[in-house]
Amino acid sequence: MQIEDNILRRYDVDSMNLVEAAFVDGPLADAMSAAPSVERRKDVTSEEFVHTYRDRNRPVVLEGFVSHWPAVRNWSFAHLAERCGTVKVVVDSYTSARARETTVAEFVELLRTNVGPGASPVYLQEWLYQASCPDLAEDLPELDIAQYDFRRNLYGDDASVSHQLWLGQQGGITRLHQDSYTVDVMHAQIVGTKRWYIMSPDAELRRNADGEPDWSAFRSSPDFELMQFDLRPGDFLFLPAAWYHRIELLTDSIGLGRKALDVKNLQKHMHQRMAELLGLLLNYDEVSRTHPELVPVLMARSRILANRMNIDLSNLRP
Ligand SMILES: O=C(O)CCC(=O)C(=O)O
Repeated sequence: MQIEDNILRRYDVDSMNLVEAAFVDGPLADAMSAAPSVERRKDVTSEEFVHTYRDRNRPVVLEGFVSHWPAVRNWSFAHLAERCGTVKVVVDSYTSARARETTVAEFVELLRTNVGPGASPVYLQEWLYQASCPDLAEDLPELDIAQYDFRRNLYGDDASVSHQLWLGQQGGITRLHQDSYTVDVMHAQIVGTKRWYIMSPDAELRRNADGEPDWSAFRSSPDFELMQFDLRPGDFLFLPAAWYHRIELLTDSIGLGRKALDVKNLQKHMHQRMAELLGLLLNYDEVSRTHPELVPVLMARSRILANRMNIDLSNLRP
């Protein structure tokens, strides 16, 4: 089996822990405080957004771009508890040891009670609210600048509107990752403030001849390009496909994440889908042994995909 040797692209627990520790108090900590800020713009037209940012793969924060949204004006944690309190959600789903099912109301109560020494911040990541509390969508209107998402042509309309809410407590972290399948990331901040660190898609962290991560080669490469910015209520982020991102919650926070596949990335997107399916199919035993935490995630994604594409799984032909 071919092994990915860029540690940033290895999503096993050890590699993720190593990179996160470097951010917290290791070889990346000082680079974080020195990281330049991403461009922030107001009043960008749709045309300018396309040719200055999308076409050139340039990240940008559109300041106040969604400040008129009802969600930005009216939402609070208590408001969500009132509207969707009984809905079941999985909290801390990114940390399999801490993942647990609860309800939105219980989660909101946890934000109040989960404090003090030893308390780890709770994070409700990627809540697919449209399936369980669809009325919320009316407060998060669709955006013209996001309509280029080609996934609807591949997988049907639902794929393009399966946005996610991210609700978390001050101190919560989403570790450095690239989104799968070469999709652009768009993120609208609804409540509170999040600090984002982003890094170029070409950044590579490899091991040196002694088998140790080569932090100095990593940091001195022109591809390192670490940048940062804060997203505040009403701000909207465009992060082109494959940019790495790591997020820290500076306050309790609610954000809306959405994705868009630019047709220029179609070939890479399909290649990644195929690679994932074949990687799992052809190495199933080895993957279950070496990376047991990845198997349920990949299986769940494949099921969703088959479902969206109306694939009859019983219809395998010789
Ligand atoms: O807000 C976060 O914690 C993570 C968001 C994210 O990774 C995304 O929207 O792709």
